[in-house]
Amino acid sequence: MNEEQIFSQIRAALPALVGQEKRMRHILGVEEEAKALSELFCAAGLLQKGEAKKLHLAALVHDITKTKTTAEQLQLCCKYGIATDARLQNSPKLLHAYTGGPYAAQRFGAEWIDDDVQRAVRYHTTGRAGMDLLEKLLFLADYIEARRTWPACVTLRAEFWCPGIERFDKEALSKHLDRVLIHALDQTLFELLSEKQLIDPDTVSARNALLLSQKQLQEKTDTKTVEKENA
Ligand code: DGI
Ligand code: FE
Ligand code: FE
Repeated sequence: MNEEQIFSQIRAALPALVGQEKRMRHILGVEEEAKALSELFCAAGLLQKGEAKKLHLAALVHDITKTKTTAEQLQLCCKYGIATDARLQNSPKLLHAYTGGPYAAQRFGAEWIDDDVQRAVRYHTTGRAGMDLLEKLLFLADYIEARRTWPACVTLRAEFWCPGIERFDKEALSKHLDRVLIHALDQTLFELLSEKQLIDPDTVSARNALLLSQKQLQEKTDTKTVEKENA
């Protein structure tokens, strides 16, 4: 099977597997957003073609198990050997991020839904410390896709797609992405706190790691500036 065929096969199978028009529209929105992000990051030289294909696959399958009930999710966890503790069982919105990758790999083949694609799906809801670019871009595409109308998503979309972004160099674009991801995680944490929901440690670690890397980069820039001024 070639690349075009696998994409058509997944697109044809998804509506029956997902079973909800609204969720399908969101998935296609994430696919479109992922394409736009791929173009931008490939043009800046930060993303290779092979990674763009993985991002496209991950976008299509990221919510493949989202419409399943908690009981079905827990059954899938058993089937795929995913350990669930009380915290996870009480955070049902997180389960689809665990089951989506293995389910998609079983349905469409692990040669397409490989470890990188599965990892992007696994962390698309919480993020994690040390996310790679594929994971970051799926997380962002899911957050800002055009059909999301929640005010925080609308604001984040405008913040990311700022005027002149296509002229950012590698360093500026990487920094900009991390800054927007920190805001996205801040919003999620605000929401979880205000709803008295359990917070996954990965959500906190993702934000901490991004903040730390941002601070370290800033310190490096400040040191360089001081060195230049003293030279
Ligand atoms: O599946 P989607 O709706 O497209 O988006 P998603 O996979 O990002 O899921 C969003 C939901 O996940 C949102 O209601 C907040 C929730 N969420 C994100 N991080 C955490 C979380 N829920 C809990 N309990 N804990 C988290 O750390
Ligand atoms: Fe999701
Ligand atoms: Fe989603």
